[in-house]
Amino acid sequence: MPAWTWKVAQAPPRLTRLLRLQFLCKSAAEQQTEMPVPTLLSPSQLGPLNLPNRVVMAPMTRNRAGPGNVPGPLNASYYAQRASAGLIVSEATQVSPQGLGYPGTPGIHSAEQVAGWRLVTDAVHRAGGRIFLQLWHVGRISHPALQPGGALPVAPSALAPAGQAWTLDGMKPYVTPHALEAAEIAGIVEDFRRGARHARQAGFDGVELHGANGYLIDQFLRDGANRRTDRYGGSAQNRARFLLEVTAAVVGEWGGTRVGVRLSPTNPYNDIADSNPAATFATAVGALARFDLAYLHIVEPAASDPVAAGEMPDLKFFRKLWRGVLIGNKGYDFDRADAAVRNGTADLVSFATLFLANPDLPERFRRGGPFNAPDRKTFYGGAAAGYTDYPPLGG
Ligand code: 8OZ
Repeated sequence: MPAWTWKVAQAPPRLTRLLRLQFLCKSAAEQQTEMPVPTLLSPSQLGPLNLPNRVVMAPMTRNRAGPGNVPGPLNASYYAQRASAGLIVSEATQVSPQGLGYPGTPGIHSAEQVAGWRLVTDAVHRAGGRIFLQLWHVGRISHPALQPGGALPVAPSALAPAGQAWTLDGMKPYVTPHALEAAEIAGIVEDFRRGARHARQAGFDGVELHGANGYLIDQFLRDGANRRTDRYGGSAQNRARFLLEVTAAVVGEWGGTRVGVRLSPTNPYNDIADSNPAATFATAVGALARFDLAYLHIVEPAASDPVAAGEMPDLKFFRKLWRGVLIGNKGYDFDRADAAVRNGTADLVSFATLFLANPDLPERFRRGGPFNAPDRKTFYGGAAAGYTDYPPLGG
């Protein structure tokens, strides 16, 4: 029996009438303010932006920038084809030549790159879309063959990751990186600030910080890659310092409501690990709260991810910690994503390979398919094949 029915049933007659009246009034007021249940395809507000749906195009490295790591018309077509996303997050984009770790990834440190990205943002906006630039520094996931002057890649600590770098001369084992001095860390924060400023000049709607997947920010966060004994290492608070300094710099350029942060608490990709990811990431996310950010974007734990100690930091874990917009990611299909939005676990969901292969993904979700299959052979590098030639519905 609902609580009001019980109260009415127990109350004396005059009070009963009063309670009924109160109930009717409350019910009318509730009806007026009642929000419809959000779904994956319902509109949403993201800071100052109105999103027509909650389907996000996840950042995806495609290695198709031109000479000088400059984006061009082919990249503009690719992103414009996907403009029906609620939000596009661009591929990871290095903030400096030192931040490069692969051939053909775009940068945001030169005037030519800003002009190239302007082609992309104009094309996406003409097609009615919204696009954030993902700001990136690879840290130790690089090689002297990719670094200015053949220098060593940089990292919080001089620890070589297992695995091989992809260079223009083929695969080469990762080297032991140079452990950054405090003054050099300040320089990289400035590189992120410049990248954020350039992103504004290039016409983006906002920026996302790439704090995931074993790259520089993640190398500072997780204790498997950070053995520093200064204020950037040791405690979870100290390991979050670099992320927070970069966030403060980027928010200084954009304001918090146009800045998102992407984290991957348990992803072991790029030989990264943490002894207690729940503690590490609760500390980082707790400290991010002060910036009033556009969103937190989580690469969710996979069943196979090793978690040495502590709670599993899944999306529900972050939902309890984070009051703002939360984007879920990792192998979602429509049904799982729609359920996550309906039950409130996620506000938005990002899709990688489904979006790569289906430029009109929201419409296909609306119709229940069909879906083009992604072709792994053309994920990285090349030209239009496997990039701009996935057919739209009716195409
Ligand atoms: C695939 C290949 C190269 C880089 C990431 C930026 O995982 C990447 C990436 C993915 O975040």
